[in-house]
Amino acid sequence: MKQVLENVENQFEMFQILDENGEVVNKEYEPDLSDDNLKELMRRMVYTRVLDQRSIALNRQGRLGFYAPTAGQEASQLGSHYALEQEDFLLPAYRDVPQLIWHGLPLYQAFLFSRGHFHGNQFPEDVHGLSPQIIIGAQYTQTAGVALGLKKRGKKSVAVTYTGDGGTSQGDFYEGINFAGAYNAPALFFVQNNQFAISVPVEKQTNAKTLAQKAVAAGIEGYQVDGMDVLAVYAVTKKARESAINGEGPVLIETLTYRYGPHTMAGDDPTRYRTDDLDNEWEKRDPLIRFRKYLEAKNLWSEEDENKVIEEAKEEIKAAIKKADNHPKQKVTDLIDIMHEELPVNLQEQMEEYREKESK
Ligand SMILES: Cc1ncc(C[n+]2csc(CCOP(=O)(O)OP(=O)(O)O)c2C)c(N)n1
Ligand SMILES: [Mg+2]
Repeated sequence: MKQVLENVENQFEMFQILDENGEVVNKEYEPDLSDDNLKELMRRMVYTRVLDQRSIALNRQGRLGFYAPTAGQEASQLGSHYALEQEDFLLPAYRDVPQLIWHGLPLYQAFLFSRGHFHGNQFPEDVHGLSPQIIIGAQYTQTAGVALGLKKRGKKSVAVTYTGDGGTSQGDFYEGINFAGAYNAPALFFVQNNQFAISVPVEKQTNAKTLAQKAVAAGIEGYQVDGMDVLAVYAVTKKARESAINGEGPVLIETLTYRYGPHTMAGDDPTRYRTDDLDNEWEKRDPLIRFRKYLEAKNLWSEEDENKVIEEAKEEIKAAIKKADNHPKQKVTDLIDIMHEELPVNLQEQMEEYREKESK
């Protein structure tokens, strides 16, 4: 039996297209993206890095509420999202706000979500997705259900979800992938393995050598990808999306990545559970540096291009936070109102009471 396990584990080798120096190491899988597409991918990563830095600063100034830093995970988040279509349905976790934004969620609404304002959860009609999930793993079972719904309606689209390495230790993770497998539902399950669940390293969470191999027990396909290599993440997602839509079942994709910042802005101190050596090792694999080198070699990216994106991002973020500031404050009557189509008697009384208070 030991041999069987070793045979399985050895199949899950990390897939890479660009190495740390931006050199193509897997030419045969290099995606067929136009120069404009390649530049757009870089623009999104640079923009998202700026958004992360600004969000951290805004949180420290007390202008944002809940925030889970994203720097380091751009290739995993945006490379996977870039392979999706507008009609695909996103079920993100709390760190996956960038995918929602590139799926069409206006930035000021993402800021309202951070502040706990209900309007941050009321997505525009054409943004197919749910609010970021806080309960670890819960989005995996929901994704199986959404994917089954898409299949039954004959849609040519997929349900896409993200969790972390810690999420794979939850029961919902197994239930989700198993159910989707049993119904051959078009779901893409991402595990962004950033090596830690808050302070707990992945080695303490599981005896499995890879998280991708957890697909085997559910009878679905699984891949382990270099999550710092945007081309590899894009290529695998694109292929997985096609196969899910063609009725070949759901796919589990583990991206090996790292978060440079703290778990959230609520006060954990990464120096208590990570070493400088480990941080440095991962920063050398940075997704932006690697992709920039690749683009520079093709004469597609310059310092000027990068500065332009940085300035644009700063301006848009400034305008969005202003818009969030000017948004009508959340009232108790709003909360009661959006929860019920018809108000029960006790809430009608409370409604009147609060209307009265709020009118003063
Ligand atoms: C069911 C549940 N248990 C515990 C928590 C508390 N909690 C919040 S984040 C987190 C760690 C999650 O780590 P991981 O899945 O690796 O995601 P990452 O934050 O690294 O992206 C935990 C345990 C929670 N939100 N939900
Ligand atoms: Mg993690």
